[in-house]
Amino acid sequence: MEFIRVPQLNANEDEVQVVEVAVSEGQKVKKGDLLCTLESTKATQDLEAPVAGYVRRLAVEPGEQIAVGELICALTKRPDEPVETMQERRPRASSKGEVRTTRRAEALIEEYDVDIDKINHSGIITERDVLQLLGISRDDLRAPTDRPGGPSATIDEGRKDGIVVYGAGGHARVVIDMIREGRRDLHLVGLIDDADDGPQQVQGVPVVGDANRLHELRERGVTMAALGIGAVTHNALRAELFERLVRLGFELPNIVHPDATVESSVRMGQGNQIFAGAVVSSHVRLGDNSIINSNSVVSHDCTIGDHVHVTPGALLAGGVSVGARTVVGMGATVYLGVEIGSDVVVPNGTDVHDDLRDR
Ligand code: JB2
Repeated sequence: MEFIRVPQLNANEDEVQVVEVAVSEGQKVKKGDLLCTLESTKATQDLEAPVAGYVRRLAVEPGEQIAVGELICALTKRPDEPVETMQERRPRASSKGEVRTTRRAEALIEEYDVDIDKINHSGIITERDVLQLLGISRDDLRAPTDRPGGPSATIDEGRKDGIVVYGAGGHARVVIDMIREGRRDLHLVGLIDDADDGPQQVQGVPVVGDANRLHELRERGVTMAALGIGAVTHNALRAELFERLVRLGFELPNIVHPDATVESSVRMGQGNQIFAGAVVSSHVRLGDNSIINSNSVVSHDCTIGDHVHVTPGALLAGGVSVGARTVVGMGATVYLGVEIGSDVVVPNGTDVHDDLRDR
């Protein structure tokens, strides 16, 4: 199942306008089919289906202002697959049973204290249905100051499963997928990127601001963060950003790809990321914030410090120790019991037989 959320079209705009909705509830779509067209003050974007599926929980309608990160719809593989989204509003009870409402219709019902039994609708109550009953047009509506949406709507207050990813480059792409695959219990709130010219969204996850936004996100109930910056040989930057997230009070969960092997006797701190195909063998000890990248092997009884990066295809034999912030290069082989110090960069493809001192 894929949840389609509103991307950020402009860095400084937290809302977009829904210009057109090209699908209806339950409709079957192919990958690449148009779902809807969104517009900010500077850009228009056609949002296409990233995968084939059935449109479910369609939550937008033309003319609606909607906050970045809010749900547009879900795409399910089967037409009757259960869809659970915590963003969903509870259906309202009418005299004819329960009835769903769009976000905007719901706001109007509340604001104008509308009796929903009097609303004519065809399955889901939309804003247009409510306006028709009220006998007014959108232009007649009261000032939208207290309406849902805007920056506050991008975060679900009080949710304990929200996670923000710091970074919006290559490493963040992998972390997003790992969270989607390996931590389905978590809800991706958005990305933080400090670059002025960075992307507005990555794989459907909106960039919600730079590091200045982190404090606010934490205050508003986002409890978890993941570091989405790999930074290749700059583990000091990863260490610094990790410490910043911890100081702000975020919990950094360990994220393990479902296709990694991590033995039950492994012990690790927090914020570690273990990629697809990696093997972390018996009695390994991992500190905090280390990356064990694709197809690397950390054999039994190894000790890996904080902020370490064991890069793709690296092979650590049994009992190896690796100091803080060290990078073990791609395809490097480290022999039994070798001790590698802190801040070392082990070159790609090398054989390491002897201990390496702190750099
Ligand atoms: O100095 C910085 C800085 N430099 C880059 N401070 C802060 N706060 N952020 C910085 N960034 C951010 O890191 C950029 O704004 C961007 O969001 C991200 C860099 O993206 P890039 O794709 O260049 O690198 P990456 O770290 O995501 O991934 C590299 O490292 C991985 C381990 C890539 O080369 C991957 O191929 C590699 N697998």
